[in-house]
Order: sequence, then C-alpha cells, then structure tokens
Amino acid sequence: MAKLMVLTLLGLGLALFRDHRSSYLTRMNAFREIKPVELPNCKLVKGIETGSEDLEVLHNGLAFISTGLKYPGIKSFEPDKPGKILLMDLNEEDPVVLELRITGSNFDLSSFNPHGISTFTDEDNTVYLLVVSHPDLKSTVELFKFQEEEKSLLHLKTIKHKLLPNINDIVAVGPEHFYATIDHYFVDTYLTSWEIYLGLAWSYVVYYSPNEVQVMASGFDFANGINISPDGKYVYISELMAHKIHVYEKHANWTLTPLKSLDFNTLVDNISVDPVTGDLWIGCHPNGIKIFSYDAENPPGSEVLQIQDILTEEPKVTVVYADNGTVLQGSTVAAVYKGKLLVGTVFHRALYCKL
Ligand SMILES: [Ca+2]
Ligand SMILES: [Ca+2]
Repeated sequence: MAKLMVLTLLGLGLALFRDHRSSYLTRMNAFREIKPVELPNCKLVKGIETGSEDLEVLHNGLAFISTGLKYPGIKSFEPDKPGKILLMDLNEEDPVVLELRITGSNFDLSSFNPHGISTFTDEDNTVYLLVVSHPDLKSTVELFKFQEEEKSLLHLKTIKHKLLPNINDIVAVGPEHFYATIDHYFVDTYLTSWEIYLGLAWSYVVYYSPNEVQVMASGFDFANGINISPDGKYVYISELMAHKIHVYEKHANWTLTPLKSLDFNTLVDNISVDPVTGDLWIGCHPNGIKIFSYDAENPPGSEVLQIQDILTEEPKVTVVYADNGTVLQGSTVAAVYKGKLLVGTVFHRALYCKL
C-alpha cells in the first residue's frame, strides 16, 4: 500500500513537472525561429561591447545608454567591470558614444550596475536621469542631474525601498517620482528560478514618490519595460513571459486601471514611445531559451516591433527589424529620432539605422 502511495505521488509529481515544463517552453517561446527582416542603412555603434540594455532619447536627439548590466542567468562579457552611462548625439551624421563622467561624493562607481533608465525634464529644462542599478545584485534607483556642458552626471540621491526589491525598468513622472516594474518577487536567486520556472506571476508595478510608495498593478509573469504616452494619460507595461503589452489608464492619484492588452509571438522587453507620433517601439527576444542559456554557436536573435494607433480598435503592428543573431543578439530596446532608429541589446552590441 505504501509503495502504491509513493508511486502515485511520484506519478502525480512527474505529470505536474511535465505540465510545467511544457508551459515553461511555451512561455519562453522555445520553438520560435526568426524570419529575417533587414534594414538597408544600418551600422553597429562603435564603442559598445558590453550591452546597451536600455536607452532613452531626449527631445533634442541626445541619447542616454546604459551599458555593462550584470543580471542573474544572463551572460556578461565583462563580469568584473562596473557599468557605465553613455551619451550619443543622434543629430550627428556618424554619431559616436561618449562615457558620461559621474560626479558626487557619495556614489560608489565600482558597484554601478545600470539596468533600466528614464529621464525627466523639469520646467527650467534641468534634465534628471533615473537609473535602475543592481549593486551586489540588490536594487536601487540612482538619481542624477545631467550636466550637458561638462558631459557629466551629478549624483544626487540613491533611492531604496522594500517595495522595490528587483527593479527592471522605470518611467519617471517627476524628478524623484516614477513607476517601476519589479520583474520577480523573490530576492533569493534559487527561489527566483522556481518562481520563473513555475510561472507564479508574482511580478508587479510600483509607484514611488518621496512621500508615497504603492503597488499599482500586479499578477505579471515578469513585468519588464514600462513607459508613458506623450499626453501622460496611459502607462504601457510589457509582460515578458506572457508576450503581452498592457495599456493602463493613469489617474490623477497615480492609480492605474487596465484598459487593454496586445498579444505577440515574442518576449517583449523595453518600451520606447515616439514623442511625436505616440508609437511604441519594443525591443524583443524571439526565443527566451537562447537569452537565458547563451550559446555563441546558436545565438539569440533580435526583433524590433513598432505599434501604431495602440489606443484604437485596430492597432498596427510592424516587425521593423529581425535578425537571427548574426548581426545583433538579444535586442532589449529600440527608439527613434527623426527617421533614425537605435537598437540596444543585453549582451554586447548596439545598432544604428536610417529608416
Ligand atoms: Ca526605460
Ligand atoms: Ca528590460
């Protein structure tokens, strides 16, 4: 009898494991192959070799790029070097990148591990750069003031909070006010791997301000990118493992209510919003398995989606660029400025194209 019980439990366990295994492979989009979509006028950006996970373009064409991310389960090509913030001027014919010097007495450069970024421009045109960092794999938001003349970032403040344990990306709505995606619930990496494998969907979105911090949306299977419409009325959230982009209505008290979701056949990462048209530009991972188990012989591909008219009944989705990993591996972000497209990746390169 005892043997039968053990066998039954073992059988049930195996069946459950098989169910989760197949659902995990579907969530990872493990069987997706890439059909290349090429752009004629592209080149790799010189000086970017350790990733460009997130980037944001200011209204004047200056782009901030975060480079050198170390993230559990993702290969780093320079695991012992701190990350940096790069600047690129998209107005130039042949733009190059420049490392922004970081100043401020209390900032530890050696553990800087930049991930998602966002900017906020004040009424007096002061530009604040907010950067998610993972010093010793913890999560902070580092607040900087951009000093354009000096080509430097003045560190103003480190923000930490118990509701902000594993931040992926942020969208600034004030100099120290933002929404953040918390991409997984557990801090312990062993528990995190089970959380992701089982698809618990305990990832959430927080609103942070110096006097109020609150969870505003939850139940995501890896909330990743976040951004806001040009009129500030809608917040867009990408749910990586569910292959969805969610549109939320933002209210005066900063709460969010779900409006609609769009489904894709790719793992959606960071979201950029074209300030002129309101179009969404998404850096995507066609096959998640290739991201989490990097193999140079069978590299992850890249995919860039453009979503037009997202608020209408029939949004238009275009695959603007797709590559099998020969040129660009692990695209995380794409942004446009005056007919130019800049695509960042989690591993090494970045691509710059004329559309
Ligand atoms: Ca961002
Ligand atoms: Ca991201």
